[in-house]
Amino acid sequence: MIDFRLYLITDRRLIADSYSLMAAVEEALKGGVRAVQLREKDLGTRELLGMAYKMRELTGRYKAKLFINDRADIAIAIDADGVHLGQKSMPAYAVRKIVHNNFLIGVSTHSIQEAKKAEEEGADFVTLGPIYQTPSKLKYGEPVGINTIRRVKAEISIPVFAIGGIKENRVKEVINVGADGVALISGILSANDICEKTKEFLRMR
Ligand code: 3NM
Repeated sequence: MIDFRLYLITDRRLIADSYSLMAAVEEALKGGVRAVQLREKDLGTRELLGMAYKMRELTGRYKAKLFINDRADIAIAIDADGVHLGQKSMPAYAVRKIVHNNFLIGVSTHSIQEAKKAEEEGADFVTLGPIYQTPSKLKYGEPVGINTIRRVKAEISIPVFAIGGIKENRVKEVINVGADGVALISGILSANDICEKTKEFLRMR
C-alpha cells in the first residue's frame, strides 16, 4: 500500500558535511518522512548490502517503508518493503515472479509512454520526471514539465510521484496538477537542518 506522500531518495554525496548518511536519514525520519529509497549507485554489492541492513534497522524503528534502488535481490535479502526500478532494471513483471505478495515495486518513468508501460507491467507506483531542472540536470534528460503530470494522471491509476528539482515552494503546484506525492533528494538531504526542512515539505500541501 502506498501510504506516503513524501519519498526521500538518498545520495550521500549531496548531504551537508555535518551529517553522515544514517544521521541525515534519521533526521528526515524524525521530521516525518515515511518512505526512503536507498540509492547509492557507486557502491559494490557487499557495501550496499551492509548499508541496506543498517537502513532497514533505522527505517524500521520509525515504521517507515524502505525501497532499494534497482536491486531486487538486495531488497529481498534485507526484508525491504520494495524495490525501485529504473528503465534499465529488471522489469516489474519479472520481479513479481520472485517476490512475496505485499512487496512493492516503484518504477522511474520520464514520459507518458513509460508510465503506462510501468503500470501495465505491474508497478505499484511510478516516479515521473525530471519535472524541473535538477542539480545534476543532464543525467535525467530535459525537464518534462508539470503538464506531463496531468496527462499521465489521466492515463494511469497507480500513484504518481513528481521528481526532479522539487523544492518546498513547488510542492503545491505539482499536487495541484494531480501528483500524488513528491520524490526528492537535494530538497531535503542538502538542507542544513534536515528535520526542520522535512517538516516544511510536509506542511506545503
Ligand atoms: N530521478 P533532486 S530526477 C533520482 O527524472 C532522480 O527520474 C529523476 O534529485 C528522474 O530531488 C532525479 O535533488 C534526481 O532534484 C532527483
